[in-house]
Amino acid sequence: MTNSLALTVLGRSNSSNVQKVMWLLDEIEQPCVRVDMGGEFGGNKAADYLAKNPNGVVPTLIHGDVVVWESNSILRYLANRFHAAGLYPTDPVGRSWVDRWMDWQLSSLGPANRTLFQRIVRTPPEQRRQDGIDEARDQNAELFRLLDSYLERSEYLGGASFSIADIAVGPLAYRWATLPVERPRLGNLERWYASLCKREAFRKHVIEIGLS
Ligand SMILES: N[C@@H](CCC(=O)N[C@@H](CS)C(=O)NCC(=O)O)C(=O)O
Repeated sequence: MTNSLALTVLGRSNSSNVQKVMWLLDEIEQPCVRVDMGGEFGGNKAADYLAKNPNGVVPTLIHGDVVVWESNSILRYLANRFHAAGLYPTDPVGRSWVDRWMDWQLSSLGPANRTLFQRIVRTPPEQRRQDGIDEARDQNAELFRLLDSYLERSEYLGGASFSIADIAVGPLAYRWATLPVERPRLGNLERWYASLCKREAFRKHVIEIGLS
């Protein structure tokens, strides 16, 4: 039985892409072993890691003899494999909303959010440049404003119920809510974010890890 095989996640707990996977595994109550990899732990450029994930980035999921990389693809694999249709709708329209916000996270929000994060958290205070931080903050504000206006008419990213799209965007929303920058008031975004904060798995794998 494929579903009874052990699940292993390779990746450090402070990576937003690893956090998504750990959060979903918790939501679907699938135990897993997480092995620190990447960042200060290294190992992600070693030959045995590259044989599993040629990109040399984290996370990588191992499920029996199945290996999956790309965090959003891992979310889709897990939702499909463990029949979590509530988290990944099977009807084409519902699924397309979930897919498009996941793609948006990967292509639009992810790069802008990473730039802001790196210019603050991963840059020593004496090397930080305010103009670079302000530029990245403005890009994030514009993207979160777009999300806010969508959330005016939708409870969650995929529609009326929580889905893997919320999981893909959630760790970046945490960074946006927490980084020391000025943010516009976005009421719909705040309402959605507050609903994530009520979820134990989000608190455990994202909030309690903090920014590092
Ligand atoms: N698109 C990839 C991006 C993965 C990625 O960039 N991971 C970062 C951490 S968030 C990484 O591995 N950085 C190198 C490191 O941690 O050493 C995914 O979603 O899985």
